[in-house]
Amino acid sequence: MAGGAAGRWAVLGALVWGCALALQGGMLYPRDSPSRERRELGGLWSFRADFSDNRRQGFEQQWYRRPLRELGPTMDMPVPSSFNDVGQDGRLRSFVGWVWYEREVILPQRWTQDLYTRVVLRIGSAHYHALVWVNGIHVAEHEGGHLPFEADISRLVQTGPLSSCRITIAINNTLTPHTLPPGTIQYQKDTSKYPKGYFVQNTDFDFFNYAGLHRPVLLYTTPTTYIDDIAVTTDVDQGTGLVNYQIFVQGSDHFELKVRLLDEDGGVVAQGTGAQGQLQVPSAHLWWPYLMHEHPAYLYALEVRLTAQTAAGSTSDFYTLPVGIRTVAVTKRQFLINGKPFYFHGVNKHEDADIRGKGFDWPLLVKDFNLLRWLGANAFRTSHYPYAEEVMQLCDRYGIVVIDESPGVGIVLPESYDNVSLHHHLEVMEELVRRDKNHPAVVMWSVANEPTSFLEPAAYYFKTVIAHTKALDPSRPVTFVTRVDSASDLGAPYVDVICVNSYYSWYHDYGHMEVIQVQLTTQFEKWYQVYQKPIIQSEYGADTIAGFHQDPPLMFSEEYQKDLLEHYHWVLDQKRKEYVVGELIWNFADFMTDQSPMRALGNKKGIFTRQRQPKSAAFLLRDRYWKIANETMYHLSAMKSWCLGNSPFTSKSKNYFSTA
Ligand code: GCB
Repeated sequence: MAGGAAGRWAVLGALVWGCALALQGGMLYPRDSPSRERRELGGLWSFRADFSDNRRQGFEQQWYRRPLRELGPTMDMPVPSSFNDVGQDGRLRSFVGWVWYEREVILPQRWTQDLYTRVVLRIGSAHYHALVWVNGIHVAEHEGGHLPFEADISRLVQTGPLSSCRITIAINNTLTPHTLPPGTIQYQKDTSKYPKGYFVQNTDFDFFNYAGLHRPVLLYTTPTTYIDDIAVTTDVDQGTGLVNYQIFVQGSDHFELKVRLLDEDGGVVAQGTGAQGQLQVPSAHLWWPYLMHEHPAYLYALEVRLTAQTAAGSTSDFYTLPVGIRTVAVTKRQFLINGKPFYFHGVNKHEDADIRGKGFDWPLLVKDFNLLRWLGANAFRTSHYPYAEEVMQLCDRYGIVVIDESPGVGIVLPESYDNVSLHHHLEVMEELVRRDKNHPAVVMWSVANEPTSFLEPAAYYFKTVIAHTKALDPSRPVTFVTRVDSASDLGAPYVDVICVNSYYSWYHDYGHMEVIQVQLTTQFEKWYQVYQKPIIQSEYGADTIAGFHQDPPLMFSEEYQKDLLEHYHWVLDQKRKEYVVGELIWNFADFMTDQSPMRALGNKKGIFTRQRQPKSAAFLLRDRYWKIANETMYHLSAMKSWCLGNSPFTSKSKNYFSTA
């Protein structure tokens, strides 16, 4: 690790198979409630990259002990954002090592003077390895760039005379063979060719390793006896929705819990008491995917009220969780949602756009969802890492189905299959399931993308990671995405759905689109013959530079992308009558990668540009997705009237039943 690894992997002890979650503590999304307050710390932070040779000057000089500005120059850094592209110094763009963020915050007296208030610092994502101090005291450490972590800082902010606190976060973006994603540092020691100490970071994935505080950092409060986690699973029995809940409480053993389930009009449809139970909802409104039913994405609200006895008397905590009632199942040929065949017609994405890199951004999020609905997409995969929690919430609300992928991308080297890596991967799956388990939109976990799953250790590795994920969440299927062929893939026996990527007539047989149909047909038939499991074409596509035109089509032109897609679609249309249950284009939008002669300012396989403008293929795909939706939707007649103008989601002037 550039600058040395200050942290060590937390190796799991005995795995708790079949049990809820092996990780200690919940990770409920912070929400305001009568007993809770949240405060986002977005905006400008002080920032410094440690350019010292060993990248450890910050630790040697203890930059966390005093305000960063007192120890040298700082720059303003927006949070959330990646630090790479906001500066004018090229060295920052490709910087590898420790960077330091700092923010001073004034806290309200009611947070600092009430000893029955718990104050928590939550970091939505710090890529990759983070150390956190508050007023110079170390409070948290986290490995992994895509999942939230927290520190209870109540005692720190409630003991001093000051109501201000200084938050310092050091982040290292170095990847090792054991991180997820993995990477390696390569030192170039030939001083006739490279300056002294020269090194580069190599990775086996195809996106830029943006780094920094990518998602909201916030402070929130709870009472000292509080609702720590809620786990909900749902089922349907002859029209009656079943909501199974389990509530975890911290801070006291003496408490009472009351739950109520509210419909979208605020009416109470079921209630219960105690830490676990089942709520029954006769004639339940089910959570349906977008374009599958006239009322997609119906969300109930599970209101939880905790009352506890403390030395100071009785205290209460309130938390409200959105709940979608739906079922998911997989047969040999079908993916079923609420017992009906579901066909994934959607996209792969990246959390990537312009100078903010992977920084979370509301306008971008809303634009992307508007584009998804314009396209008639009903699903996406979080390629190749978990996305922000706010993204998952919007998927629940809009009915966009998600294959929730871990950051297990670029698992290529033999070292990345050893026990250190395996234990870390299990822990990452725990963090992911802990965060996303209650989202109805999430219908499947993907533990990895395109590993070298033909290598001998891959069999045990994927068997273990998949079994662990299923033990954490028995209610969802599990997969990983492969590009290995069916005869050599050692992980495929353990997945529920085969997800396969292929780039016929792109990475080979350049320009020869006439081979696509035969190669793709062979691909599907071989996989089905070996496994008899439903198959998703989880990636296919072609790099396309917006505005490049060639007819007859040549590679990189908009015409080539369209034609290549159409060849794929011809086969998909045959095979979706059999066992192919989905198609996800690579990619929704162009995105940034490392520099290489293969990439012209990034990967250009988007059907939208990085600025979210359509290429010709976007219109082709839009026609196709709406046509498939028309064929596959449930409650067709009701759906027609909905699409003709009764939905808040659709434009009144557009008849979506005509794809013209
Ligand atoms: C893949 C990878 C994806 C790449 C894509 C490409 O198979 O899964 O991360 O970006 O191909 O464009 O090469």
